[in-house]
Amino acid sequence: MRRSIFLIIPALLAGCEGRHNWLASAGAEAQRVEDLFWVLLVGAAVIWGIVIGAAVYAHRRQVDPSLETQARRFILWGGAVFPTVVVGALLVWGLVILRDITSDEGDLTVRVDGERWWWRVIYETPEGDVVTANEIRLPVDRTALFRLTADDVIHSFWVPALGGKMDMIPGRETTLALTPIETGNWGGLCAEYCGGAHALMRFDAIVMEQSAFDSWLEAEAQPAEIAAGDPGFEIFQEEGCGACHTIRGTEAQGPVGPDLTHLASRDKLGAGIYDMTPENMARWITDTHAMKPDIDMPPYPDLQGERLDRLVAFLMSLD
Ligand code: HEC
Ligand SMILES: [Cu+2]
Repeated sequence: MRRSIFLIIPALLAGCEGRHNWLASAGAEAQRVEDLFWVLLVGAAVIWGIVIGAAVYAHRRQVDPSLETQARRFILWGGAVFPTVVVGALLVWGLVILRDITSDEGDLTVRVDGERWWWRVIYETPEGDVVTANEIRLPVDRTALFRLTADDVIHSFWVPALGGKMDMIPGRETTLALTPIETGNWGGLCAEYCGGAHALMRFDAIVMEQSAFDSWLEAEAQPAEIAAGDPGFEIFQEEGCGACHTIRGTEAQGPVGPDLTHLASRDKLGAGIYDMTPENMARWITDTHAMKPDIDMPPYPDLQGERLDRLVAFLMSLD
């Protein structure tokens, strides 16, 4: 029985592998939290060793009344002054980190709104807001200020490789500063239970060179390019998809679901969970709740054959 407890350890450590590994930080803020973690861990281990050593020593030794004053002094310094100073210093250090990561300054501002169960992402640019969803792209070595809120329930925004978690609270705005220092595709997720599809509420956090980021954002700001009379777009409108989804540049202006203007430019479908392929797209439409249970999008099981193919081809052309 006791040994079986140790079997859990590899299972827990397995969760630390891969791109959600906060111990392999790729951001300045994550690095600071990681430093704090190691200092706490090593410090606690050393202090624990000293305390246990002192207890064993005290247990073995004979009581010697002549050492009374020395013992009192040891307790005063070791038991009161030392912990007060150490805990006080850690508190100050922690507060400084907290102040920096929640500061309201950044080289760019990204608003993220937690929805059930996806992410509304809005880049603030001098030319106006650029709306996208379920994917965040950031330039390397720049501080991105995230302004976070939620639609109806509390979520928590977390990119483990880049920084700590931050709650997203309906009716309130919280801020989080992230400064990625390494390019790559870092995963993000919702870290606060928020209902049925909580575990499937993920996103890609892609860190790019500044120039690549700039061209991406410029492309993202453009409306969709749709050929006049595209049969796929007509099906999209006939099925009522446009009541919930927006495709900028068309009359589809629904505010309920993710913005689809540049859907196919995203790496993943369905808030970071499926590869963006035509097969997954078709299943997303016909078998919606098998792909992602509980979501607020109705399935379209009757949409089959050529109509489905055309709709999927249209969606995959939105890049
Ligand atoms: C009642 C509103 C509603 C309708 C109608 C609707 N959707 Fe959705 N759709 C949503 C919501 C909400 C989500 C986000 C689900 C999630 O991931 O939690 C979504 C997600 C999606 C996604 C994934 C987006 C992404 O960023 O990965 C696609 C693609 C999509 N819908 C296509 C369609 C198509 C095509 C239709 C019409 C056949 C349609 N939707 C009809 C609400 C709707
Ligand atoms: Cu959530």
